[in-house]
Amino acid sequence: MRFDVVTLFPEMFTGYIGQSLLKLAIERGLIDVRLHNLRDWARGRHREVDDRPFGGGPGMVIKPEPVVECVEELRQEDDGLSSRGHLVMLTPQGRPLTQRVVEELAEHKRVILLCGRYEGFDQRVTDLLEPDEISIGDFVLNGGEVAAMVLIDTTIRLVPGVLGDAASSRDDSFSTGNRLLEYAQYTRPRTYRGLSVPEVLMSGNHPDIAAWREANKQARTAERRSDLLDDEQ
Ligand code: 6GU
Repeated sequence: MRFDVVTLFPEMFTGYIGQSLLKLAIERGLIDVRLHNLRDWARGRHREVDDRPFGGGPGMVIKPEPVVECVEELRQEDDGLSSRGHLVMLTPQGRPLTQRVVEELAEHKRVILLCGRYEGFDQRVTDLLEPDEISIGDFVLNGGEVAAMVLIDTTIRLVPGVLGDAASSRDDSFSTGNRLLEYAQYTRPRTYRGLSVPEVLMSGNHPDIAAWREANKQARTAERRSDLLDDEQ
C-alpha cells in the first residue's frame, strides 16, 4: 500500500517513518510512504502557498493552485500498481475516523493525504478535487500532519504481513465483529506494591483464563464505554 503525503512540514514525518514497525514494513515492500512538500508546487518569486482570507478574519488560507496542481501531478505518476489513489483531506470538518473507516481505507492500494495548516484550504480545492474529508476527533490540531500519521498508523495494521505472524489486528477493539475493549494484562512480578496478579492467570488453566478475560472485557466495556454495547456499530 502506498501513501503520498502532501504537507508543508515533511520533516514532521521522519521520526514516525523511522520507527520499527513501519520501517520494517517499508523494507519488506509492504508499505511505501512518499512525502511531498507543497511549497515545491508554489509559484512566483516568493513561492507563497497561503494568503489572507477574503472577507477578513484571522489566519491564512492555503491557496488552491499549488494543491490542485500537486495532486494532478501525483495522479499522473503511475508506478504500475498504485493507481490514481484515493484522495483524503485531513480536516476537523471531515467525517470522523473510526475503525470502520480505517477498514475501508485499507482496501485502497494508494492513498493521497492532504495535510492542511493555518485556517485550512481554499474551498475550491475541495470543490475541484472532491477529497474524502476526514477528522480524527472533536478537537483542534495545529495541522493535519499528526492526523495523517494517525490515519497511516491505524491503516497499516490492517495490511497483510505488516504486523508479522504472531500478532493479528483481527481481534482489535473497535474492529468489525469486536465491540469490546481489551482485557487487562499482567506480567511479572506476581506482586508489586501490594497488588497481585489475578490467581487464575497464573493457574495454567486455559479455559478458565479465557473465561476470566471475556468477563473482564465485558465488565470494562460496561463501566467505561457502555455506548459501545448500545447498538450495532
Ligand atoms: Cl484532520 N486536522 C486538524 N487541523 N484538526 C483536527 C483534525 C484534523 N482532526 C481533528 N482535529
